[in-house]
Amino acid sequence: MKGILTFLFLVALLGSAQPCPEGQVLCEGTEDECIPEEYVCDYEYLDCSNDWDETNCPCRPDQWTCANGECIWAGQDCDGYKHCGDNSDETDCVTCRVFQCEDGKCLNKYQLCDGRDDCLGGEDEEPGCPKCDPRFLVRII
Ligand SMILES: [Ca+2]
Ligand SMILES: [Ca+2]
Repeated sequence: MKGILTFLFLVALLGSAQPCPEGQVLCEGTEDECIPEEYVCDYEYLDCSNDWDETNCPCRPDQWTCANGECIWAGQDCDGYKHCGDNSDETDCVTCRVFQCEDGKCLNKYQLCDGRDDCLGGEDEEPGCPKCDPRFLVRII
């Protein structure tokens, strides 16, 4: 009995055997393209002809993941510039990199003292802003 079970197990194993040698994976969507496992999501090379190995990879450790799954570089979140297509890098910021309005919105350095109220309360244009360029003081006063 045990011999039969072992035999059946081996048949099942062989029947479901991957077309790739051990340590390699099949490029999904291809017939027989095999690549080493470590080539999947190596963020360097497209090894599968259909790019499967670099598709749907999580963001790299030095990247920031947008709510919609896009990857942006670390440091681009909460900097006052929209990088994610869904703007998730600029929403719900606890701390802004350059300037934070009282309502929590992040501004970039070009929005400070540029003559336009980017904060709802206009605190980015208040006199005495240390980043103010003397050229703009006339307009502020
Ligand atoms: Ca940003
Ligand atoms: Ca401004």
